Amino acid sequence: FAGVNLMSENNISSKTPWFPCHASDLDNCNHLMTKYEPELDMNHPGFADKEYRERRKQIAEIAFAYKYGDPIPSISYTESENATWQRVFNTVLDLMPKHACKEYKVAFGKLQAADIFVPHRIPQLEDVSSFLRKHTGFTLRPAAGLLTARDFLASLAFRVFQSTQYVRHANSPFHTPEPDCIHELLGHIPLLADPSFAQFSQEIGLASLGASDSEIEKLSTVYWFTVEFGLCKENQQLKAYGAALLSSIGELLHALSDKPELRPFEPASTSVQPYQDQEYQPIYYVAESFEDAKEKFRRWVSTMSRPFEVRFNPHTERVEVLDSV
Ligand code: NLE
Ligand code: FE2
Repeated sequence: FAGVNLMSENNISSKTPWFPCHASDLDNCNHLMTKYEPELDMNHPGFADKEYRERRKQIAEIAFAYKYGDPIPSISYTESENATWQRVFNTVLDLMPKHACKEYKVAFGKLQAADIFVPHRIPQLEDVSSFLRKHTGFTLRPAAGLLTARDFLASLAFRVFQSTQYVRHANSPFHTPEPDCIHELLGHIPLLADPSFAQFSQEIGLASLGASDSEIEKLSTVYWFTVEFGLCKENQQLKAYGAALLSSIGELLHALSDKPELRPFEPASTSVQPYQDQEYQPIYYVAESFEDAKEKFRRWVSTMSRPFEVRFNPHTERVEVLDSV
């Protein structure tokens, strides 16, 4: 960064959308997208289930009250919630050896060894957060539901992953369109414990800070087709690394069948590919490797219009803004 000046916060152009500069600013990054709330979506399996909706509200309160630095409150999950976890957990145990990428399998083994991933109970976010901190410096914050792309991506810049804490409806264990803690835990957590993947996730987050709405849209599309639904190659074989594939046996088997279209991951075209988020994907993108995906992503991000660069200082948990012109 030779010859680059540190800009003061009020030097950032007034056209730049607000963004968090310190991990504690993430207390303001909890805006929800409400489209899948069980109350509002008639197709949600919880729509007609009053008890389920009450439970969701109770758990959401934790996220709304949460402030930077708080330990994440534990939840005593019910027998039925733990049973749903166990059903999904067992399918992952079955399918992972053949279909998950090696980084996922390695981290999964460590989570089992640490007694965090066990079949009969849902792990607590606080335990998972300490585990991640030791491996990659990532930590978790509780989120009340699906966040706006801007808020969600911003947190990644600080190596913070916003995680839901409620459990999918017992009637749809193998696929749900919205995130829930089973998706976060079985889908995202193992890869966030992998150093190379953690770096990739943080870079998507850093690129999003102060980005325009249309750039946020592109970045979240890249996120969608990589972190959520990505496939990769291992010794000529197709493996899953996307969290939404690893937490959903239904979609994993669909992705690896001959039904969907597979395309090579190329940020410029992947970032503008429209996607739908209710059903299985008709298109998946295949990365050569995490390192290759990161390289391509970096080259593409450098073509974005933001007039400054950012870097994360892990000692202060602050994002420093650098004048790059
Ligand atoms: N479809 C995923 C699952 O059932 O686990 C969740 C996707 C969240 C974006
Ligand atoms: Fe996700």
